Amino acid sequence: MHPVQRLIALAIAVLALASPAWAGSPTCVSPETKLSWPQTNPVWEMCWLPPNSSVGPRGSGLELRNVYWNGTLVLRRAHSPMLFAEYKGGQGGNCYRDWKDTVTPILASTAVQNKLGVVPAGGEPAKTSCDRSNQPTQSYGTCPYGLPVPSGYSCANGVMIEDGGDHVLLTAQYIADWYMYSSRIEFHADGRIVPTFGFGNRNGTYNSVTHWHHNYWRFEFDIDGLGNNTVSTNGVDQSTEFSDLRNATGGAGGGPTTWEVRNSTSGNGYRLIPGANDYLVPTNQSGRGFHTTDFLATRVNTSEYGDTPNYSLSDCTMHTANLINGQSIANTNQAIYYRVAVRDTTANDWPVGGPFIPQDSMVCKSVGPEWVPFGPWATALDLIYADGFDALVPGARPYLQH
Ligand SMILES: [Cu+2]
Repeated sequence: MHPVQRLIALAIAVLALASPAWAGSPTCVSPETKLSWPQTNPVWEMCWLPPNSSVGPRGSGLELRNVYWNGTLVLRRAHSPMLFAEYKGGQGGNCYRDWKDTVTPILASTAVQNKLGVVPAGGEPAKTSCDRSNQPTQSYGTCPYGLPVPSGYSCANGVMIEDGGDHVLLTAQYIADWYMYSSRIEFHADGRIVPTFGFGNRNGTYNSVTHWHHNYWRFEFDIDGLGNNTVSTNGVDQSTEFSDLRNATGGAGGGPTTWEVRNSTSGNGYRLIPGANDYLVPTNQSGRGFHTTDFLATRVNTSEYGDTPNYSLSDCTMHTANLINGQSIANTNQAIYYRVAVRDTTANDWPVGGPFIPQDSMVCKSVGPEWVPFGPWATALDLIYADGFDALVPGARPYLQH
C-alpha cells in the first residue's frame, strides 16, 4: 500500500476506534436542557428537566430524557412518577400520594447550579434536607437548613450538576408539604448508573407516628434505539408484563434477584442490582397492603407514566394491576419500575410487640440500586481502556473485570 494510503487507512481506523458507530447525541427542546459530560469528548449526554417541568400527574421529580452513553441510546426517559407516605395503623396522616412537581432550594456552589460545574476546592457538594438531617427528632426547615451560607454558595432551585472526575452527579429536591425529597443520579464513565432517593423533611409533622415512604423510579429503556429490548429475571427472558420482589437469598443455592434489560440483537444491556439499603424495609411492612411489589416490567404505552393518569392526594395505593395487565414485553421497549422505601420510626413503637428500636424518625435515609452495563458495549470499553483510550476520560477507572 502506498504510504499515503496507509496513513489514510490508519487515520480511518483510529477514527473508527475513537467513535465506533457512536454518532448519537440527543436533541433537547425547551424546557429540556442538554448535558454533555465531559464537555469535550462526552461520555454521557442527555436532556434534563427540573421537577416542575417533569411529566405525569403532579410531576415525576428529576427527569432525564434521551440518555446516551458513548453515543449509544440507553434510556428514552428516567424519572420518579409515583411517591407515597403511609402511617402505622392508619394513625395521624393515614396515607398519601405525594406530588413531585414543586421544587425547593438546594444549598450549592453557584458553579453547579443548573449547569455542569466543579465544586470549588475545599468547598462542599450540593446539600439537601436529607444531607443535613442526622438527628432523631430535630428538623431543620428549608434551605439553608439553619446553616451559614458560604461565599459563592446560595439556595437555588433546579438541578445541581457536579463533575466528579469519573462521574457526573445530578441532584434535585422537591417538597410535598412536610416532606422534602432528594432525587440524585450518578452517571459513571464506566457505564454504571446509580440513582439514589433520600426521604427528608421540612418540619416534624407526624414525627410521632411511625410511617413509611415509597418512591417508584421509572426507567424507560431503548438500548441501541431500535425498539427491540428484552427483559430477564435472573437470566430467564420474560415475554409478558410482570411484577417481582427483591430477594436477598434467592432460595436454596440461589443469589440475590437481579433483572436485566438488553438489546435483543446486539446484546448490549443493563443489570439492575438492588442496593444494600433497598433490602432494609421489606414490601408491605406496614401490613396495610398499599405497596406489594418491588419491580415491574411494563410495555411502554403512550402517555402512561404510572399506575393512574389522575392524581389524587388520598389515592395512596399503588395500583399494580393497572400497569401489569398482560401486555407483551417481548422484543419491544419496556418501562421498568423499581420501588424503594424507608421507615421513619417513633420511640417505643417498632417492631410491633418490641423490643423497640430507638427513635430515628427525623434521620434522613437514602436508598437506591445500581444499573451495571454488560454485553459488547461493556466489553468494548475494556478493550478501549486496555488500549489506553481512557485518556479520553480523565479520572475514569477501568471497567469491572469480567
Ligand atoms: Cu418521614
